[in-house]
Amino acid sequence: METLTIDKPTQTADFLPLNGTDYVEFYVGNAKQAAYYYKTAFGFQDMAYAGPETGIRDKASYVLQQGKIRLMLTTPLTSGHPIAEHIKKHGDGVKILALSVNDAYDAFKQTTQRGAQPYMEPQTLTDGQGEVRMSGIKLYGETVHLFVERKNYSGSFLPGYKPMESHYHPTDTGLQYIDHCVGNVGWHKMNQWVNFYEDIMGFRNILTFDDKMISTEYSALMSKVMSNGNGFVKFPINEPAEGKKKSQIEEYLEFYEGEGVQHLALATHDIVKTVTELQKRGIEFLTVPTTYYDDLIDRVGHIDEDLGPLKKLGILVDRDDEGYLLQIFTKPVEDRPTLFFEIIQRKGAKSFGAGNFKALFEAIEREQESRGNL
Ligand code: TYF
Ligand code: FE
Repeated sequence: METLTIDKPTQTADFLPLNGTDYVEFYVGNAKQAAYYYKTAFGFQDMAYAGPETGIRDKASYVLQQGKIRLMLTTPLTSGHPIAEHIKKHGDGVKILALSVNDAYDAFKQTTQRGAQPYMEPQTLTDGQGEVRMSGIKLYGETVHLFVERKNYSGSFLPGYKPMESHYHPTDTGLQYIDHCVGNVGWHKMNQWVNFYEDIMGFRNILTFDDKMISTEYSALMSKVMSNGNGFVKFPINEPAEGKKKSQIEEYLEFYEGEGVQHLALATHDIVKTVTELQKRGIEFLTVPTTYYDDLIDRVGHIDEDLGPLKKLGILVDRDDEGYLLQIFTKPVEDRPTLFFEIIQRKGAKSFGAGNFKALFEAIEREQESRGNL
């Protein structure tokens, strides 16, 4: 695997300080059932709700949380709604990656004056429980970055939402925070989006996975990891490449009918426990041949975990200079082969599992073949 680490540039003042991911909003065909799925299968907990019962006539949104992760599931209530158009084109998918900032008005000014396309003019939301300021800019495809500034807000989530009431509370699965969110962009669009993150958001390219070696045998793609100044927010970008077989990125672009979020990596402090629980609840993971484990310890050295459970669950391991990481990937969670999840546990490593690309991409190709797409 050819990987190239880019040296840190000299630090300049961060014009867009980010505190992490505030929430991720999905546009879905049936938010009530999607919320049930993320509660039942992934162990998310009720947080907030907005819809007809709270005076919103045209859509319903369910907000769930687990650890620091907040997911919002939104559905339109009429066919002519813009969200209905989004779902008709893309199927269910990620619409908004909301980022926590200290100044949503300044975040909008800094990014739009550097060339970002506005999505939401800065606005202040209040409901007597404090104030939230928000703004937003356009990202790849129809995806959006919102900037969320929570001053002193003490309500359940955002003004307009009420606490979600339900008698159904499946236990959590140990998911803690969003490690990274990956976007798939179109042919030859990599540079445009690397430049967007560098010039407009003040991010830097911390890792590049070259298409050269991957494309000779495995699903062809190029991947560049973009990180903000403090490393709290990481957005890898994938671009398809020409290979022997149809790129998994190309398959995504066809089925999503455009660019969009490919996977969310959710971190846990105990991957064996989390993945055991997710499997029990029906989540399907990509599998690797058991031969993957034959030379694992030769490749990555000592790890704290027993090999048995890792092998049984199909958890992958990779090492870098700073430590190691454990990861596993779900099958697509929708009928269109678009969005999937990664479960990751970091034990010092800050990298992205390049040593697993061969095994992972072969597993993805077996999935592509099972759909008759090669
Ligand atoms: O986020 C990453 O870079 C890793 C590896 O289509 C990866 O999770 C890269 C591309 C891809 C699937 C996984
Ligand atoms: Fe990933």
